[in-house]
Amino acid sequence: MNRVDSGDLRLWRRILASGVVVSAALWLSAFCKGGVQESEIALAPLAGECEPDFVRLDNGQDLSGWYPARWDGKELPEATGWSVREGAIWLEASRAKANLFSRHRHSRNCIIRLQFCATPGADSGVFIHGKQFQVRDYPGSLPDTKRYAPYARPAGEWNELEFDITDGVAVVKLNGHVIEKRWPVGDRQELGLGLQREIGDFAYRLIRIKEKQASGDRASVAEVRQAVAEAEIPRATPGDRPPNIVVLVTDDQRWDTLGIMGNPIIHTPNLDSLGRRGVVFENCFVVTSICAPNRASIFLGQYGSRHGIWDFQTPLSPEQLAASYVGRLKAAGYWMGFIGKWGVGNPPKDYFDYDRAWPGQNNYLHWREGKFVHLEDMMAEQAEECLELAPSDRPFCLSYSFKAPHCQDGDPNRWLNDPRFAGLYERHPSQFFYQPRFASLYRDVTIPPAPLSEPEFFASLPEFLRTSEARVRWQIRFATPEMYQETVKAYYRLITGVDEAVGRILAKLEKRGFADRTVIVFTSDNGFYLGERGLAGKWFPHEVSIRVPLVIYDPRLPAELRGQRRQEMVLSIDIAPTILELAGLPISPQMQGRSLVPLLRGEKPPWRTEFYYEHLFQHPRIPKTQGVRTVRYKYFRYLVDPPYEELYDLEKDPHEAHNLAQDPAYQQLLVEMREKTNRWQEEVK
Ligand SMILES: [Ca+2]
Repeated sequence: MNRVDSGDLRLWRRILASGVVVSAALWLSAFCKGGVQESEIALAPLAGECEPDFVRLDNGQDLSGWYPARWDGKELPEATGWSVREGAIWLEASRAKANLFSRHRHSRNCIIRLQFCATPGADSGVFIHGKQFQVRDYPGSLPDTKRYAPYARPAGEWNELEFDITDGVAVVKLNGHVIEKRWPVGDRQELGLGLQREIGDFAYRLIRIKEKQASGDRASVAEVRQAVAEAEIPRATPGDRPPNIVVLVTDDQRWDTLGIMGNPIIHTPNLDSLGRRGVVFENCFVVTSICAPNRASIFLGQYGSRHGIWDFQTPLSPEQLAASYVGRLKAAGYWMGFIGKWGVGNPPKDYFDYDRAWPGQNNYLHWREGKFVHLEDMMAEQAEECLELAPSDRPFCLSYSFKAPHCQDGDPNRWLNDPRFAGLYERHPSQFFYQPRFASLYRDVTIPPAPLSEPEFFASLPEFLRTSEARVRWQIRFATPEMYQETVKAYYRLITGVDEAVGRILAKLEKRGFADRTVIVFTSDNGFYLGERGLAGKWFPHEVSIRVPLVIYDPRLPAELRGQRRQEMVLSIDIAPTILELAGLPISPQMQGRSLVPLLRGEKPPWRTEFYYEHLFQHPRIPKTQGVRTVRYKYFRYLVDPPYEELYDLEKDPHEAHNLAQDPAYQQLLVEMREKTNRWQEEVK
């Protein structure tokens, strides 16, 4: 939960005073940037006045008429953390040790009205006759009160709350909407009205009360009945509870390396089964094909041009972390786990309830208690431990980021010559250190040659590509037919290792009784050249590099929506909005992706027919690229001097063998695609 110190509280007041509607993300942004000058800006004038027939319980000047107490009403000596400023009662929860009770006593037939304002993620409550009604930042709220969120204003704005109590049973209205039809107040009338100290900073003002006649009063009963009749109450049913969410992200896994994506060789039974029971997105693309920037895009639902992370060192800023899917779920009360490659600079400290996140690339080969252990097996054990610890009384989100099937960068012999790991592999695994138990997998098959891997095709490429990092890496992976066979098989074995870990996660979910309310998202951070075009690696916008698997398994979907294979072009920036919608949270307007939930539900909404791709990562031998892919065509340019363009008709030429950029018949299309790219380049910022 968000904690705000007193300096921040003053800033908060100034933000409120400005009358500007601010989102939680902007708030945190303001807090984290710091350095804001203090000034004497007062709060905005109180909205509304005390109605003539109501008694106001707060005087807007001090705490007269109120006393600090425990929840059971036992009076305490000091009202630390509670104060009156700018006409409102303020709670600084981090300092307060007590709740605050009004000395005014009211009957069981009355109307209580008050205004409240929450900081992001803050949590307080209103006691009526000893029973608490949870008052919160509802839009960023915990599951149990999330159904109020559509009627609540965002954190930082004032809300009006009303309890219309008849014979001890209240109709509760939030900003004029009935949110509870029959909410029984407590049975300790001597406690009157109280305000709870819980989490985060809170403000209350215009706390007022009107006694009603007893329930024999026909008008009062009619009033209640009318309110009930007019009510549009969000239903709280067991199905309303947000699902658990498991987000599985592999590293460098191209789209066609699952059985369910048509690969006849690779062995991925658990993922295939998940796809058959879930929804397979056949056309999922990354918005940039490299680890860190696209992982930031997955976290944030934003293009690199917006989030600005184009290297491996820059971490998510505190405000970006708060706006990411993990930050949003955490603020909403999810129990959070993270295992594996954090991928965007250093992972945050003391952030996850279960934290096995690591920076950088880690190593596949580990030595633990005198024995070899493979990183992927260690991570699968951690996933089981995490799911064992995950609570059953609140939703959880486990983000699990594989290292596999990413290569072990650098010279593999550096590891294989280590005496502890000598003899692990009977054949040289290239840079792809699979679990040695998979050594016999694929041994007897021959991997067909990669399309466009003929030397003549490579020779036709411009020089800057022939000398690029993609060729340097080709030399150490694919330079001979034998190296090609062993590298692809080792890469496939790592993916089979991924599949085995997924199987262990599924089994654990089943064992804990989570299987029927846990949504699983499986994707990768970018694709991979396996020798196509005489290249290795990723980065460039060819299909093998930008297209990735995406399977979403939602056990709550009815049978007729299982096993869908969606053809829409979906993107890495769609993951975060999808997760937020699954969790019942609003999608932030800063996100540039779209929720895939309507597609999961089998709907056919109007969908994107093109998307923008960019790769602005800095590297001396990796030229930057940008372009647009439509359903049929792809245009992009390498940002070399002068720019080098490629244009393909994907329908006629799925392997992108025939560059049409110089073809006279395609000049009109070329101009259109250039213009699209120019427009997108501006729009995605
Ligand atoms: Ca990657």
